[in-house]
Amino acid sequence: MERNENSFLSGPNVAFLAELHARYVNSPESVGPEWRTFFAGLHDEGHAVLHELRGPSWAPRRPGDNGAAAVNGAPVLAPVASSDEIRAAARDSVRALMMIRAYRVRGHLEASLDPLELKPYTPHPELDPKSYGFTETDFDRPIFIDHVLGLETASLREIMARVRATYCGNVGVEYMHIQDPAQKAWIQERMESSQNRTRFEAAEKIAILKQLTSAELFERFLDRKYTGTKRFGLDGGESTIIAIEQILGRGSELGLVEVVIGMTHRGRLNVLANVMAKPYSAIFSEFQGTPANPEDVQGSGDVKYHLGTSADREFGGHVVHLSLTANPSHLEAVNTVVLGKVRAKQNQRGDTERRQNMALLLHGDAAFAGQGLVAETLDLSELKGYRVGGTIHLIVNNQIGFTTSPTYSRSGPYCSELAKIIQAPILHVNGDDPEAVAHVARLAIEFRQHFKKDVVLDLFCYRRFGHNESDEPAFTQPLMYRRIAQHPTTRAMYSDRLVAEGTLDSAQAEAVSAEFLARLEREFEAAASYRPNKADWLEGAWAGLQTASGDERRGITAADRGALHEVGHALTTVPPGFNANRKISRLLAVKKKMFETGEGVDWATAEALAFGTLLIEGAGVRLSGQDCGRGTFSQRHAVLVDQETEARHLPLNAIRPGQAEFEVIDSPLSEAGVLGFEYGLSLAEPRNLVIWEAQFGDFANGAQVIIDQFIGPGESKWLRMSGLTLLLPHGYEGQGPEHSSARIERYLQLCAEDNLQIVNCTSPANYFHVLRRQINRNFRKPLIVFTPKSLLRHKLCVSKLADMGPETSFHRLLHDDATLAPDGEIRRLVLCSGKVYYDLFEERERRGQKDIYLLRFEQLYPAPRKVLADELARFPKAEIVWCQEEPRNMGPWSFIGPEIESVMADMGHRQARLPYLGRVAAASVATGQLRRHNREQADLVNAALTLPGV
Ligand SMILES: Cc1ncc(C[n+]2csc(CCOP(=O)(O)OP(=O)(O)O)c2C)c(N)n1
Repeated sequence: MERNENSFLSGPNVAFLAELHARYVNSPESVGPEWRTFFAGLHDEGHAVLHELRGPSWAPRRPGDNGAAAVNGAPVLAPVASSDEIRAAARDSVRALMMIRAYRVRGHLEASLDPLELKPYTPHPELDPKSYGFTETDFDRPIFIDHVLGLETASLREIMARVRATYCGNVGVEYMHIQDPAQKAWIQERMESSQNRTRFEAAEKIAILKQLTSAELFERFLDRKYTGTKRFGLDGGESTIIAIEQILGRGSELGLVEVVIGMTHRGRLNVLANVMAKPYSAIFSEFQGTPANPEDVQGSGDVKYHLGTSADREFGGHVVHLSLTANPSHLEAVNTVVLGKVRAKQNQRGDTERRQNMALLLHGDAAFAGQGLVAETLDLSELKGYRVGGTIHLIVNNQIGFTTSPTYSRSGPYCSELAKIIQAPILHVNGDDPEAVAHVARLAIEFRQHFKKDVVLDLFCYRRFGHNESDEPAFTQPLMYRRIAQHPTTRAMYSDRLVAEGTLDSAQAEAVSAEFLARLEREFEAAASYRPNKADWLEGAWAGLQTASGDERRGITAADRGALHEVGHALTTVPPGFNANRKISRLLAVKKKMFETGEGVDWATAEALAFGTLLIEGAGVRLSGQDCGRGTFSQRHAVLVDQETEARHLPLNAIRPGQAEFEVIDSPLSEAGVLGFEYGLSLAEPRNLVIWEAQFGDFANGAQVIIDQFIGPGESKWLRMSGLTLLLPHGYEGQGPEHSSARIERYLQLCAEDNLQIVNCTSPANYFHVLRRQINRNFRKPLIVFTPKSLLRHKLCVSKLADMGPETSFHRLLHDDATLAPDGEIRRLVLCSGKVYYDLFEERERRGQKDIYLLRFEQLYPAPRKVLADELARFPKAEIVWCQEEPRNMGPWSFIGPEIESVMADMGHRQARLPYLGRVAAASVATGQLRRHNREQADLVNAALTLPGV
């Protein structure tokens, strides 16, 4: 700490000033007129500075004295200089401190961030000493700055040099928006004490040069060998590799053992090769058309810049497992998938501090600013059910999105603005200064490991060529590209810099490139004979699982009676002293009856029994969705809330010691982000039941990208299974266009090659079995369940406990529950799915009809073709029809109609076509008028129950 005795502001004088200021703030009249004038001229910023001057060293004189109470007493500490002298010095101090503060807040605006220097340098007035009244003559006078910048006193010249080096060099930092004092102080201290630089050893510098060399020459080599082939090169953003390497290297010293990476197309091949250590020859061989997986592995595959991989890397003796998550073209869609994977891995490893497993997300600048999923991702960062202990976001900010310039793609000054919603520190850095990049990358991982919070690196760079390698960028950005054409590469500049400073001589610098090129040539030769030897699926947590085969695939889903009652006991018992809500107590009494009689088990209870029995069998259950703890329809009550204390009780976690954990999480109001997260979790955790529930089924269309790009085709594209379960409330009950349909047709349209399971259960017991089936088989498939609303409380929609007990299982088709005429006398077979069964059933009972049989499709896909043929054969005299409550262009019809007709054709059924009975096609999902709904519903039921000629 430096000290300058020439300043009139030090020791007792500061205390004097601070105390006087406190008195002034409390009562301006209590200080003399000159001081009053002085303080009055300070404005808010000046007062803030003086407030800070009092700082932690300022001790209150009486308990409760907040610094403004000493109004009537004389200052305790007498000054040792005249008031005039103190005022003059104080004015200097206040002005200097205001300016330092301005640098902390706005210094980044004058930082040199853009390698291309596209915008002219525009000085910011608040960073100009003149704005604070300083003149040329003030530069060398000592000014008391109270240890700010680590100096007690300093000249303005010295102050300027420090703040400019720290805040306006090749690093620009935004952190003053952070409310947490410890986080803010940590960043400030790190940056100001080092003036925002890390001094690297020669060996470290050479390592950086080598990484830049690999990054640059790899792209150039690809360009030369496969000219014009799409690779979405990293050219111009090579420092990305430096940042990642530093994060991993420094991270490994700070306890990281596993990192899941999510990234876009840009630079992906480079990351695969130079970070993930995918053999260059493997990548070259894919360029030559060899598939990424062995020929005998099924699946449709994907383009090479979407593929994932995993690898173990060693950093100074620490091994870090890396996994790059496969992703679709849809930018930012992979974000929460990565977070979900990390969360699962943290759970598996028991990494409760979330120190060992981390997510690293790479973003493009246009995508980060434009895609709403970024906000959803950030919003998860501090939530108990979703947090992963901080994600590092690395924006590869090449200042263009395809052909769109930043002025057209965002309203804020930076592409990173959104990160302020979670008060993440934002470190902007000039990509042409690899050491600055390395410095901020280290800072980022240190901050993450220390505070377990998200942090953003905004790496300013440029895109040397077009969006892809066959694009001409000069069509749209001619000036930018003229400048880029003249701009040397980051590697070339850094190499020159190291030669100039004597870290290595030019022959050694040349050798770095020559050696790497020679290696690429060798790998290129080897590529011709490169064959992938195995597909990397069903490893690790997936070991022991297999690809799906067979038709029935019931699994063993029956639970024994003891287990059902044990879960029932937990469900109906509240802890001693727990003040349950009165209505809940009544519900629990009703539930108790279900277990005593073994009758009348409703939907919610069956679901809880499925969860509970899985939990005691050792499979964890995680359910997340909006308001899913209580349940949108007040049906679930998985969390009981003490009416006096709001303490929470989860009955399903109180079944028995040693059971697996039940997690039920009220999610933020997001669909895509949360569904992506749960999907990611399911990719890494096949042994737990992972469920996402939509508030109403149709809200899932806000997550369409996750469904279309990941859940539907994930296994086929990327050989990644998922047992994720979606619960989608569905049913036509007169609630209008937006609460009726979960869009069954959409899911069915995605079905092929055994990729999904689509079920529309109508009985609690069948729901129980289908949930348990997700875990109790040796393969995993996503399960889409259309769940009921009114059926949750329908007197007919109940099961016996025995239907879940020994010798029971899931049924893809369900028989009619009524006692009817013998099969041979049935005149019409109504095929249907979902709630309409009960509408048909009740009306048929009312009419007393016995010759119409209702057969329910509980599973629509994979369609139960064989058993359907058997069922159809039972009714030789029956006309077969399809009845649904959804409009003709929606619901199962357009998928299941042809399927049923093909079964009929295969079995040689006399009836060639399947008549449709239901609503006509409609633009809107449902009517908004209850009366019209009721009429339509009655009509379709009537049509189904009215036999020809009757
Ligand atoms: C959701 C989505 N919309 C549109 C596209 C088409 N697209 C691919 S790359 C790109 C530009 C991305 O710009 P940026 O995020 O800055 O990344 P860069 O390509 O510049 O690295 C666009 C619009 C896409 N892949 N995903």
